[in-house]
Amino acid sequence: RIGQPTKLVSPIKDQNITGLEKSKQLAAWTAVDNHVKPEHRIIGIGSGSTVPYVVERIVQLGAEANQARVFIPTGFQSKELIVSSGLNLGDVDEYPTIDVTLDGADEVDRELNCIKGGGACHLREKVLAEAATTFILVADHRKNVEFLGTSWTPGIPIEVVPFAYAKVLQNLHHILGSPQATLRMAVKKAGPVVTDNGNFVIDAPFDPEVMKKPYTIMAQIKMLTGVVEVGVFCHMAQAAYFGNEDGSVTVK
Ligand code: ABF
Repeated sequence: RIGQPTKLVSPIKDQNITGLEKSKQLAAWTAVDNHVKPEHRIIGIGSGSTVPYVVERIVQLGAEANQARVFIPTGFQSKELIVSSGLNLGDVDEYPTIDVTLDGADEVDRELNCIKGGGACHLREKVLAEAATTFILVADHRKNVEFLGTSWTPGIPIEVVPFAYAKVLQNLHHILGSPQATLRMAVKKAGPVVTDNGNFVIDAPFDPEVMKKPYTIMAQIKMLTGVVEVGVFCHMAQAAYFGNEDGSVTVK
């Protein structure tokens, strides 16, 4: 559903948390209230720091409603979240059709294209987005942009097989122009970040002008040998929810 953003009133009565966390909770709770239907049986759970609020709200739907459901994770973090919340865990190879997937994002543009992969989970996130009849984004207000590349993201996350990373770095230069792509390193530069699939991640800064055609850029990068998945999701989400500082929620 693409159209003019609308503002909704907060469903949140518990005001114990503040600031950005509250914005994330607002987005997540509103999205669950609007998109997790009683008849939904298979639910995809994404990654990041907003998604725990999705699970928090789902748990509030009650054990009886959730007993009949299976929850599919996008990676290690969401698997832990599902299990520790007492929800039924499933895998996408058993349930390749998902009723609704809810996930975070790094930036979402006015056409609901988005950049994802800040947590290095974007391959599995894209599989769950594609498997879902309805794919919903939840985020705080910082992620709500006109065009991709207008906020603070370090670039396009690109999952690559380790053997090919140097060649992909070189070839990205030709697609994205001058900005220099880098291999994502673990904290304290202990070595490259390794994904749940055993691959590396490259962060590729880009000129926002180039990104005005996100599908073209995504497709060009995906064609490079050794690239497994690109953290640009085009025309996949049906709606995006952003929690605002004033306690409202923007939906687009
Ligand atoms: C995942 O977590 C990623 O695709 C995205 O990079 C990140 C968003 O995290 P947060 O909810 O912490 O902003 O959804």
